[in-house]
Amino acid sequence: MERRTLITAALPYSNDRLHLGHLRSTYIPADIYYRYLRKRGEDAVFICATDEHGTPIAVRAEREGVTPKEIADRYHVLIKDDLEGVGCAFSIFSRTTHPIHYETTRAFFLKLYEKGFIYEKEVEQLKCPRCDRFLPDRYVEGTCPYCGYEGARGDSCDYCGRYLRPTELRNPRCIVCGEKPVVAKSKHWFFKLSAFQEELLKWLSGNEKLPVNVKNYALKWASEGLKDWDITRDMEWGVPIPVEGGEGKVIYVWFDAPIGYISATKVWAEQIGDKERWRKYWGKEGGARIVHFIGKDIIYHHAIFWPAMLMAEGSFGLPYTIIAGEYLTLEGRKMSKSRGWVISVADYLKLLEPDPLRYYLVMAAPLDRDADFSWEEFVRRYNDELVDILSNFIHRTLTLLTRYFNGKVPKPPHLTEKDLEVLSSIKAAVDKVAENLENFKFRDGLLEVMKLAHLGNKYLNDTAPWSAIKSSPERAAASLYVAVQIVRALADLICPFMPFSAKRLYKMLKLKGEPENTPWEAAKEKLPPEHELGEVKPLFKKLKSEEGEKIRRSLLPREEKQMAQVSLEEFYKAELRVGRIVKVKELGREHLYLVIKLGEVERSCVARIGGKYTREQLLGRQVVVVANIKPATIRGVRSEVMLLAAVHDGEVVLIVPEREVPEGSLVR
Ligand code: B3M
Ligand code: ZN
Repeated sequence: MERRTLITAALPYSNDRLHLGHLRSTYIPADIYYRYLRKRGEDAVFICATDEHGTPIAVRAEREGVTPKEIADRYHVLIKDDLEGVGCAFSIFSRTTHPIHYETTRAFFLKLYEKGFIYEKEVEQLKCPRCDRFLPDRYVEGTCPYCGYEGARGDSCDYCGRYLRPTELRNPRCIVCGEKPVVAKSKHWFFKLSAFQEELLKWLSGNEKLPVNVKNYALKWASEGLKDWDITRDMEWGVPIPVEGGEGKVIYVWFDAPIGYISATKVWAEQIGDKERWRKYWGKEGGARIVHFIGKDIIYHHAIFWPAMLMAEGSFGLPYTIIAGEYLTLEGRKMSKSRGWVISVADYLKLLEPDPLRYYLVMAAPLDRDADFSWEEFVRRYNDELVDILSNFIHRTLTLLTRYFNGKVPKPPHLTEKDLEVLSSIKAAVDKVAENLENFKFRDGLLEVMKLAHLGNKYLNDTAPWSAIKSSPERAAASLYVAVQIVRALADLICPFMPFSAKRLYKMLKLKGEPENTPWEAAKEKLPPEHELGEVKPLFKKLKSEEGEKIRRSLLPREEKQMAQVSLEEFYKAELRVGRIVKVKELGREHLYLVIKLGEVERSCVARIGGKYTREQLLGRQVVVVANIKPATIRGVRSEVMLLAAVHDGEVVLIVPEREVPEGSLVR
């Protein structure tokens, strides 16, 4: 039977643009695999969508005063641009707010419910008494019970990486109003994950195709025992619960998101006008291979939750394999969006072509190992590998052909054993690349491609057609005949990895059609004598060091400041109080002398806000000061407290209480 494959790439949350880490772990490998299968002429579909539910999007919308759908709309387009910009050739890039997705999720839920795999239970949830609503996941923040980090969120701690439940947080607070939540009862729906432990263990250990990093991780969890899973949330944004009593609640985003793989396939089928076609991939009887590409942080969801959901549902095929890319660090350090230590796809694409990035991200390390993006290494690989090995070989061969043979493939009168050996290495290389891609060994596959280019260079140097052309034109013809066959093979071999360059090379070689639709085995075909070449241009040009430096400076985020941490006790040593300005006097151009009343006492303050605020603007204002700062003498005047202000780009903006409070009140 013909092989049929459905490839999925993790659905990005629709509230942020993508960075190089996403490309490396998930999207580039998935795209390479898809492009490879397509060149094999196989039946393959490549599915992706934006994941548009969940508290991060809802919280963000609340903060911006817009609807979650507006946020999702905005980012759907941007994320699509990012991914298409680097060449991801999805069959469909759908959305989890598509009506078909709602319908599919609803049906999935109901089927599990009817089969008794979903049950209701009263659970304790945090509720904000002031906002009068429940606080799921990221609607609460507090102190992590494991590591003590104070900015932990209701679903996880960014500091120690643990998953949390909102009720586990110490000192929880409502992120909307800051109020301390109370515990209240709420009805939720649970998926009987525990019922699938045995079946999961069997499936995980028996699946030969699962890579070790995925298998071991999932097996560890599954053998430690699985708890039933709360698959609903008290909020408005999401897929409504399709059973009675579910009003005001929705299905948890991690339940609906993977169903997005199925619903997006349906949307695709509808778009190509073959509505039922999605069943060929998802139906058990279709025997399609379902290959999920994900980042390593969501192995649990794809190797435990999702297969268990599919087992419970019963009519869909289970994943054939799950390829989980490890992390990408930036200049040796963990990327962090909140600290600004990332390179976004959009920023990269403003300055450079996508192919060198695709090349780098594959070459940096095997997918199941962490990799690093370092600017120096990027430039080195670009110049030493893409330019010196690949591009130069191609350029030399084609320009020599133009010069000596009118831009046509010569007819070699005689091929030596060495020539024939090189020609057969082309065939071997094509098979080796394929074998590696079959096994998801993207880096090894690309190494084989580069080895062939390297061989081409060496062959050209050894046979030196530029000198042979005088002494033995026949030898020069043979040499360039062989060399151009390598170039021809490369045009197809680089296609899954560097699709844009493959296209350009196709043009230079005047090959018919597009590389992505030309069969893989075409790489083994020879350009016949007399075949005419197109216009020759270098595939890659060296990055000059000044140019490289310029790009480096604009791409690398500014050095993040190593933020020292203070404990709560240390922080509380600073006594922040509200005071009222009762006297203002100028003290030179930059400073003002203020007297600030803190309850019963008055304190002097020399503040560097001259020219920023007038006497009138300040007199009578309530402000915030550090009351116990060590007194200092500034411009010859004693200053006893320090005024707090926000400082940005030369602006100074006083921090004031949101409404009047008794003077001397503590600020905490
Ligand atoms: N939206 C993104 C992530 O956690 C998440 C993936 C869903 S895949 C079904 O990386
Ligand atoms: Zn609140």
